Amino acid sequence: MIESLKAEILRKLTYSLGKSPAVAQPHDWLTAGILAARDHVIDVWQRSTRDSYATGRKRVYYLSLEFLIGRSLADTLNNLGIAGPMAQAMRELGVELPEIETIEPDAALGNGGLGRLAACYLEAMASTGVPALGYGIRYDHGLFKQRIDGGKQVEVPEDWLSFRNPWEFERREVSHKIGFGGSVVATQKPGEVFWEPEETVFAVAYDTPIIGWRGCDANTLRLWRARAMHPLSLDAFNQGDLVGAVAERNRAEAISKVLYPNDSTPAGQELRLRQEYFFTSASLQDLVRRHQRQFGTLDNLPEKAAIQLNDTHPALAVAELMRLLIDHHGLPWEDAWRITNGTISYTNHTLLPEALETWPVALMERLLPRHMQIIFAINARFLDDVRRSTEGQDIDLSQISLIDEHHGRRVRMANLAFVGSHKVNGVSALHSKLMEQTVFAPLHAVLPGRITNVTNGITPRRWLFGANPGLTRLLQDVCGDDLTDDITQIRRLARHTGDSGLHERLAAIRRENKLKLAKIIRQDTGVTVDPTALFDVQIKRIHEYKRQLLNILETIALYDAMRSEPYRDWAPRVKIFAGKAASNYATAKSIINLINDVAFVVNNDITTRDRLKVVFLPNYNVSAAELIIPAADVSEQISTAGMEASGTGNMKFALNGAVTIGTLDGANIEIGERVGEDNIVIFGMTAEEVEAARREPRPSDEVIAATPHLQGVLDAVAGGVYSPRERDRYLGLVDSLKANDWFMVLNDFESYHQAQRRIDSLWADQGKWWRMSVTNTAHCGWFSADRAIREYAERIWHVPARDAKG
Ligand code: 26Q
Repeated sequence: MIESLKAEILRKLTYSLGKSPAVAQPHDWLTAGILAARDHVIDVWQRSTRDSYATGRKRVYYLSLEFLIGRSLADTLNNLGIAGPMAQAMRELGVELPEIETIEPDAALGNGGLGRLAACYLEAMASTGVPALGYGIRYDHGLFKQRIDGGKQVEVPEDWLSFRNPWEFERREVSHKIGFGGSVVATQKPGEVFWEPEETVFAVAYDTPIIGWRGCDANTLRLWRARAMHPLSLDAFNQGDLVGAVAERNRAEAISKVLYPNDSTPAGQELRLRQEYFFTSASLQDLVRRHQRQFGTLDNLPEKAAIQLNDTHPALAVAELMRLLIDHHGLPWEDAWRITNGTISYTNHTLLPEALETWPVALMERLLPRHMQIIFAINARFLDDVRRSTEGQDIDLSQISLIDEHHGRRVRMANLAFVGSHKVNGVSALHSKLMEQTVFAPLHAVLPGRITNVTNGITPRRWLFGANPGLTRLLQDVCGDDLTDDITQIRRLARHTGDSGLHERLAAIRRENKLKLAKIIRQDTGVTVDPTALFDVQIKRIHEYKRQLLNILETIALYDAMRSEPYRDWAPRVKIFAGKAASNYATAKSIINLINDVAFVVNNDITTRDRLKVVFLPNYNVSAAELIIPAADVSEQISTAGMEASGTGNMKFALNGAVTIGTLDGANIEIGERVGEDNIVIFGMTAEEVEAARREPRPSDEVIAATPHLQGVLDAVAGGVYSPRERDRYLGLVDSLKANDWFMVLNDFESYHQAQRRIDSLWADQGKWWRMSVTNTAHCGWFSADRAIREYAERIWHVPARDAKG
């Protein structure tokens, strides 16, 4: 094995890269290693694809504008089961595999949770034998890189393709025409119309194989790149108009140029709508064509294809599939609707009203005139049906309409996706319940049974076996080698909860992970941290509802307390933050600035030197998460209750044995149910209490007066203690908290502070601490993406999935 791997690597180096070992740079070795690994994947991939064709099995199409993959080499080698031999082969060639693995750029084609979920699910579908294609956009530039300059976020363009992407295959022959604008014209046949777009761009396919666990199956991630029909206008060029000569090309290629770095409030820009339609149309044309070729009819599409919409970003799929079926394949409306509804389902990831996508009718009419007609027609039939079936009842049709008439006529993408789908799912039990009770209550009333829940999951291959090999070896030792094939076996660990020998081994593994992280912290921030201190971690996108502000304000209170009672035996802590703010989200950026300013003051104070450190790690991404999570003692999951749909970081931490401090929100609740209330630290208002407090807000003076320490903390921040060179830097931030505590930062402060003191005393008893840690790991196997995928497969897609170990 090792000899043949060596030969394969050398062949790639020589014949694919044209380099000899003597002059090869680390990056050449990386590429050669990837190409060698890729060959192994391709054998599986072609077999999987052939099989799924030959058997005519139902396939899943996962439509997502985001796939936050991260690096692929280590994950691929692990899944193929050749990580050890490959490392040995490289070593014998004079190359350290772990070192070159870290120079692989992250594929950061996503913002956060939603994009990472898509990546986990692709891998889990390959691991559970569900034939699937992920469809998305091949952005030239993924999520921006974050630098911290003078405490502030600076965005730097990301350029993951600059050394090419050795994982992908360009498929020039797989390309579809995507139209925009123009008009809808009548054809010869009465009643029949056709869309004549004014502008057409090509969508060209780029395929990446996604290998499953043990290399049993591989699925495809197919990403679309936009190309112009006419890359150069020679007329314009000959007249000296150099800009005009490439104008069409630039306009077309802008579509796949860059990922929108927004993860809540929709951008609302025309380019974003063009991105949404571009990849939705390309994907649907692609799958409809494949189906037609394979089966010769589209009647059985729902039996052979399941289309999952990752949020509303591909919601135009409802109108596009109707258009293809009716205008291109001549189906009657009723048949087209049965097929569309039977094939499509939709996952919702947010309840925040301002985060729900809507598009102005006028824009949609200009860009996609035929789709707008179809949406109006779907709406008219839907409202008619409801009117008829609810006669006599008092139903407010304006609420369920696909068109919002209150804000200048807009298309409600969530309503379009809901009505066009046979199933609509939330991503945690609480979230799905709130969907029924709040945003989707009117639709739920007329379409009961459509909403269902599939609590999110994470792939244990990347987030446990890959990220935490030390813990994995121990777990295999205790739970048996079949753990890696069947993560539910992890619960065998629970028999050893009180085993002090086990605790010691766990503590040693954690310490190693913390040392590795400490080294990076020092490299990236210059701060030295003590690996025996409690590592308290909050890593995620920066958002008011995620409440990094609550965390940093409480950190200030702790800092104050340490200084006023220097002789107490404070447990040393390292407060670790990381995360990006959307470039146009001023408050989030201000919170990053505050964390860095507080870090500067705290880390330079010799009186708290051995007890408290505050760290903001720049450029949080998937690879950073893989390093940080295994080193965490405490996992901060402190969103305002009712606002975090699920969270998936929470699952990764708990599986790796961190103790959660969190609110009763999203999947935290389900983690608590599994690990038991003694093994999670819950604080704060419930979702219902938040709702009530918003209806009748308490005056903030009253809240502050009733909360020890809070006044002092707010005064210090507002008065410039942490920003001495710009004293009013945080005046606005503090004032707006006081004016309207929408996210319950002030209201939950005391409860959070008390919860942190509970953490202190739990940490003081290390025996107890490790019992909690073991219990978390033992009971979080359920949060595996394999479990989630099996639920989708059984209840939504109606496709068979392989059992664990099957
Ligand atoms: C929409 C329109 C225009 C531009 C951008 C967007 C946009 C992009 C990304 C809106 C939202 C997102 C991402 C949302 C997201 O990541 N939601 C998270 O999804 C996770 C997976 O289900 C959950 O665990 C998190 O709770 C949820 O916040």
